[in-house]
Amino acid sequence: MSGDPTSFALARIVLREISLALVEPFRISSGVTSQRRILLVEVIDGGGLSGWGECVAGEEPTYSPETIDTAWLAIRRWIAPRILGMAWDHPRQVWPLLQPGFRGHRMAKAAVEMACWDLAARRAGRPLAELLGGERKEVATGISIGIQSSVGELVERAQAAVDAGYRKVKMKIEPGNDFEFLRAVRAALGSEAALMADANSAYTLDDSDHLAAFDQFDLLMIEQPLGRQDLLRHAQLQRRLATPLCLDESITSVQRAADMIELDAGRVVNIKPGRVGGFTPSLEIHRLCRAASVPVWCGGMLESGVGRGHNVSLASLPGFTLPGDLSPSSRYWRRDIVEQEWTMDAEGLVAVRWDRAGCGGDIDPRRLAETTVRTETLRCNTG
Ligand code: OSB
Ligand code: MG
Repeated sequence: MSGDPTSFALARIVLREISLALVEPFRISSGVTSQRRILLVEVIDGGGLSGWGECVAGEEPTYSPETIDTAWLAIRRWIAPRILGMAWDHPRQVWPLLQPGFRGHRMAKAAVEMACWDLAARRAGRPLAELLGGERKEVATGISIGIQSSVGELVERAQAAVDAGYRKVKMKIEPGNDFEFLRAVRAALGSEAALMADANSAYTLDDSDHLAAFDQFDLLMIEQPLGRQDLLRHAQLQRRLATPLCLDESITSVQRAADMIELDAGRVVNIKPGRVGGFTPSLEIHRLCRAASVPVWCGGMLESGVGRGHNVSLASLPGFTLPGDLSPSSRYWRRDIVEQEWTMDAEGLVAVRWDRAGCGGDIDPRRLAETTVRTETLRCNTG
C-alpha cells in the first residue's frame, strides 16, 4: 500500500474531541483560554492507513466565527460527504472539492484537507515538509505571551523567553495594557531583541496617534490592530506608521492576501493554514507573498503536537523568513499527545522531522485514549 502512486479514496473519517489543560491560561484581547477542546481528524484510506489533522477552531466564536462545535457539524454534514469515496491522487485535489457552493467553515475544511496531506505523505513514505516543498532542516521559533496582570510579570516572562533562546517575542496588547508594557519590555530586552505586539483587533482608527507612538519601540511589526474585515482602515493606519503591520484574522483567503498587498494594508502576513482553509491556499499565499517580497511567518493557535507538526512542516518553506509561533510542547502542555514531544534548542530552533513519514507528530495512542471525550466515525453512505 505504502508508496502506491495510483489514486485512492478515503474509507472513513474519525472525529475526536480531546480535552487538554494549558500549562497556564492564555489571555488575549478577545478572551482567555485555560482548557483547550481540540478537534482531531483522522482520515483513513481503504488499506487502513491514517492521516491526521487538527482543527484550530476555538471553544468560543471570539477569534473567528467558527468553533469546535460548528466545525464538527460542518465536517459531518457537508465535508465528509464530499470527500469520502472520492478518488484523488494528490492532496492538492482535495481543496477544490470543498469549494463549490460551500461558503466559509475554513477551519473545518482545513482540518480535513491537512489530514489528507498528512495521509498522502505517509502513503508515500515521505515527510510532509517535503511534499509541501519545504527546505529548512529546522525552523526559528518565537513565543506568544498572553496579556499579564502586571508589567513586572510580563517583563519576567519576556526575559525568560529570550534566555531560553526564543528568536522573537510577541506580546499580546489591548487598550490600557499596551504602552507601559511595551516600554518596559523594550527597556528590559534591549534594542536588538526581535519584539512585536499582537492586538487581535482591539483598536480602531481613532487610536491612530496612540498606535503611531509605538514606533518609538522599534517593533518588528504590529499584528492585527484593527477589525477583522477591515483592509481599508489598516491601509490608512499603515500610512501613519513606520512600524510594519502584519495581518492575521483579516487574511482568510488567497484573495485577501493579494488585496492586502495591493492596498498596502499590511507588510507582513501571519499564515495559519487552518485560518485560510488548508495547505493548498497557504502555499498559494506563500507563493504570492514571496513574489511581492512580503515576508511571512507561521502563526499558531495553541495546537497540540499534531497541529504543531503541520505548522512546522509548512514553516520549512523558503518564504517563511520570520520566526513563527511554533513553541515547543512544554510551553503549552504538561504532556503532549504525540509520542515524541516538540522541543526547541538553545538557539530557538525546532527540528523539522525529515526522518519520518508524515507531519512528524505521531499520536501516542495511550495519551489519545486518556484525553478523548467524544468520538464519531463517518463512513461513505453510498458504500
Ligand atoms: O492571534 O495569533 C493569535 C492563539 C489563539 C488565538 C489567536 C492567536 C493565538 C496566539 C498563540 O498568538 C500562538 C501560539 O500558538 O503559540
Ligand atoms: Mg494574531
